[in-house]
Parts: sequence; structure tokens; C-alpha cells
Amino acid sequence: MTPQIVPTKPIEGQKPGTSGLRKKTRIFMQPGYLETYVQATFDALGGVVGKTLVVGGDGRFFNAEAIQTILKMAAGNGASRVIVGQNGLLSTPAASHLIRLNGADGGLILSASHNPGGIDADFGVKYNIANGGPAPEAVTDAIFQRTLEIDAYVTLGTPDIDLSQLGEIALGGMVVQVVDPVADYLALMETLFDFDALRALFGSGFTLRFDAMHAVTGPYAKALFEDRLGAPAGSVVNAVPQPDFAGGHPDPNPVWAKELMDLMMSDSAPDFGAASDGDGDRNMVVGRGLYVTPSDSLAVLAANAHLAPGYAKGLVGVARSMPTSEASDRVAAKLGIKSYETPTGWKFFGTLLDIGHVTICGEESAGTGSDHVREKDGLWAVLLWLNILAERRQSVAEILTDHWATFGRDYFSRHDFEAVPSDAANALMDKLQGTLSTLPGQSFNGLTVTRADSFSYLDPVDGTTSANQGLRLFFEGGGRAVLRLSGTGTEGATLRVYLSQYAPKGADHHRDTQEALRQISDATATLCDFPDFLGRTTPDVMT
Ligand code: VG1
Ligand code: CO
Repeated sequence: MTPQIVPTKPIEGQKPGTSGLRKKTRIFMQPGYLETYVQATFDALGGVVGKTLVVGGDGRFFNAEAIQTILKMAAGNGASRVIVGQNGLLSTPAASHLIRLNGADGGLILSASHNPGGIDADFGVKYNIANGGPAPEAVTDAIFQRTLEIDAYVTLGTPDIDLSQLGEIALGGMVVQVVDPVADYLALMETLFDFDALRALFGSGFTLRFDAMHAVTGPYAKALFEDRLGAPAGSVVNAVPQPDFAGGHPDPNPVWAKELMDLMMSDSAPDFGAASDGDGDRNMVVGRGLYVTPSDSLAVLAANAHLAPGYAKGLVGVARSMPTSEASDRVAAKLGIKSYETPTGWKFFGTLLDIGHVTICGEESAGTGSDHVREKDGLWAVLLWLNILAERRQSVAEILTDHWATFGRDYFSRHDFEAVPSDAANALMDKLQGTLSTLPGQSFNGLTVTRADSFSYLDPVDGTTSANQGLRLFFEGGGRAVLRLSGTGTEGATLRVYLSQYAPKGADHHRDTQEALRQISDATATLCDFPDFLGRTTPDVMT
């Protein structure tokens, strides 16, 4: 079979500096569009001749068609093997694991993560490197550059292949290896957690509700919790992946996982509630009557990880993204281990994990993970929580109360202003950036700014600098506001405002979160002229 060379034209509108490409599904469905991006990726890697790749996605609309396209292109470009999840499914952490386990050269993950799916919603493609993690900026920049100048892609004119059966199929000179998406991932989890203790926990009547949000974690969670660990049938809900996530927004936070939140706040709440996002890398954790912020979850996991067999030797270090609260830093300080503050995005943790500087990482956006893969991992976080609960024999609320009594509490919330006209969002950020140096000493709504800066990160391993990673305002009394623009939205701009307030040991740790953050929120709105730039002061989503 001779590869076909198909003329194409450059792709417009990709955001440089972001991992992969996220666009409206209909844009991806334009003839040649996905092909052009995939070819740009292959070209930026220096080609894929003789290489092994992992390919899979979260099952959203266009997943199946996109995988067929990619398989034919990989074959046309001379790849030797592609490992693909059965029916094209792979969660992001499972794909990361398969890349590592098989020593693959990299992988393509098809997902727009927590963004809605469907023909009128979002689709995405991202490339992961041989360590299993998101491509670093040098690679994403090379891909971006290539999208601007590309003029042809290469494919193989063959019929679609059947991905419903496990096994190997020849596609031109390439082997397509269809694997069970769940099995290897489950085996990895078994090496980290005490499955006997977890089975005993469920055997003792402990109750769980896991909401897969009609996305990719359904089959994983069912196999894990119900089949292996003995949780009663029905513990995992919304477990069948749907192309449009049943019209929902697969973002595990109190707003989009409202059904789960309502249950957990009710009299019939189970002991533990959790949810994951479209591609399975995020997690939400809820105790009976208590939502655990991702920042607190990271801190609690770091403080208690040694209770799980995979972390019994203790942690080397903990890393968090800059907007994430400082709760995990306090744990690291007490444990006498290193803590790192990186820009938003999992790729920045990769170098620290590879060199063994950290064991656990987390982001305020509901991502937590460890050195077992190079992506955040929703089910891993849930299992670590369950392992800790099995050992401590306490409720989530008791563990949190105890944690705050030991370390103090970092009240935290993120306020998102969505679909803001890009001009307005950029003007707001530009103005704030321009006035940063004048802010210290000034008061807004009775609160004085002590320090203000733009976050810049020097990667201690590869020596690269990432500037403009968010504007930070520090207030008297331990409060902080961070402002940055989202890199993952597909409509206008999303302004994220991250608010935190430290309540030290002995202070009141049981206030309403939004109430505890009110003064910082108001001061930030005044300082940034939200009414002028955004025409409003009320965010669309508060998590
Ligand atoms: C968001 C989150 C960020 C996360 C990224 C990818 O980015 O804030 O913490 O790493 O999504 O997560 P942004 O630029 O929109 O704030 V996922 O679950 O989409 O892989
Ligand atoms: Co995700």
C-alpha cells in the first residue's frame, strides 16, 4: 500500500503555549483539519518512522472517527506500532501509564477534558511524550510553528479497522494493538493501594457514590469499586460513556456535579462521594456534609499518603500549581520535605517527577496525582482517600477538622468569569499588570495590598523560564488573589480569580468559605475595576 500525500493549508487560531489543540467539534470535523494538526505534530517530532504510539480518547463525539484517521496517518507516516484502547477508549492517566509501561515513544489523547462534548461542543487532541506526560513547551511550540507552515499530510487509503476486538491487526506495515483500556491501569493501582483493606472497608458497610458524569471513568470505576473492591452495585453512577456526556458538563466541581453534591449534603448521604471529569484525570472529593477543596485534598493526601503501601516510605516532595492554596506547603514544611510552586498545567510537574524531586502534585482545578504516571489521576486520588479512610477509621469531616487544627485552614475558592470578550479580558489584565508596582501600601475596601507581582517560573531541572503565569495580589492578614486567563476555553476568554485566606491554628475553621473570602473578593473587584471591564462583579462559576 502506498501512502497518499494530501495537500493542506496551515491551521489558524491555535493558542501557543497550551498543551494540544482544543476547538469546537465542527472545526475538527472539517475535511483535513484534524489531519493537518496530527501531521504537524508528527513533523514537529521529526517524524514517526519506526515509532510506537499510544492512542485513545474519552469517547466523546468524533472520538471513533478521529482514531481511525490517526491510525491511517500513523501507518502512512511509517510508525511501527500503535497501541489503542478497545473501542478507542482510554482515560488520560491510563494512556500515560500505557506509554510508560510499553516504552512507547509518545501518545495522542483525544479529549477536551472537562469541556462538554457533542457536535456543537468541544473536541481536542494532545500529544504526550515518552515519559507519559503532556508535551513540554519546547515541543508544543514546535508543533505550533509547524501548524503555521504545513502544506501536506500523509495517510493510507484503507478501510476503517475494527477496534471492538482485543488483539493485533496489520495496517499497511504497521501493527495496531487493541488493548483492554482498564486492565493495566487496575494492575498499577493494585501495586499502590491495599486492596484487602479496601475490600474490608466496603465489607464493613462503608458506602460510596462515584459519579462518572457519563464520561470515560465509568468502566474503570465499575471494574474497580464494584467488581474488585466489593462496593454494592449502583455505587458507580452515570457509568456508561456517552458521546455528549448526556448533555452534561463533565467537570467535577460543586456546580457541575450538583446531583452528587445535593446527595452528599442530604440525610441519605453515603460515607464518601467522588466524581471525575471527561478524560478521568480530575477528581472531586466530598464527605458527608462537607465538600473538600482540591487544595485541601492535596494537603490531606500529602499528610497521610504514608498510610497507603505505595507511599509507605514517605514522600520526597510535594508540588502545587501557583494558584493552588498554600495548604500543601504547610504539610511539606512539617514533614521536612521540599515543596514546589509551578505554573498552571500538569506539564510543569513532569520534570520534577522525572528527576525524583516530588512524589505528589496537585492543582486547585481538581487535579491530583503522583509519580506513578505523568498525568493527574482522578481514580488514583479517590483510592488514596479510601485507603486513608480505611486506615484511620474516621469520617472525611473528622480528618479535615483534625487537619485544620494541626496546620490551620486555607479558605479557598475560584471565581470564573466565562465568555468574556477577549479584548475586555486582555485590557483588564494589561491594566492590572501596568499598575502592579503602585499597589503595595494602597487599600481597597479596607484591605491593604502588601505585595503584587506577575508570576514567573524557572524550571529547576531544564532551566527554562515561563513568564506571565498569573498576576498575584497579597493582602495584609494572609489573604491572596491571583488572576489569570484560561488557556483551555473555546469561546471568548475566561477570567479566573483565585481567592485564598489563611486562618491560622486556633482561628475559626468552620466559617462559610465565600463569607471568609468576601473582603478579598470585594477588594479585588474594586482594585481591578470589574464593573468597568466586565460589566459585572458576579462570577459564572464559584468552585
Ligand atoms: C485548566 C485548569 C488547569 C488544568 C487545565 C487542564 O486550565 O485551570 O489547572 O491544568 O485546565 O486540565 P485553564 O488554562 O483553563 O485554567 V484538564 O482536566 O483539561 O486536562
Ligand atoms: Co481532564
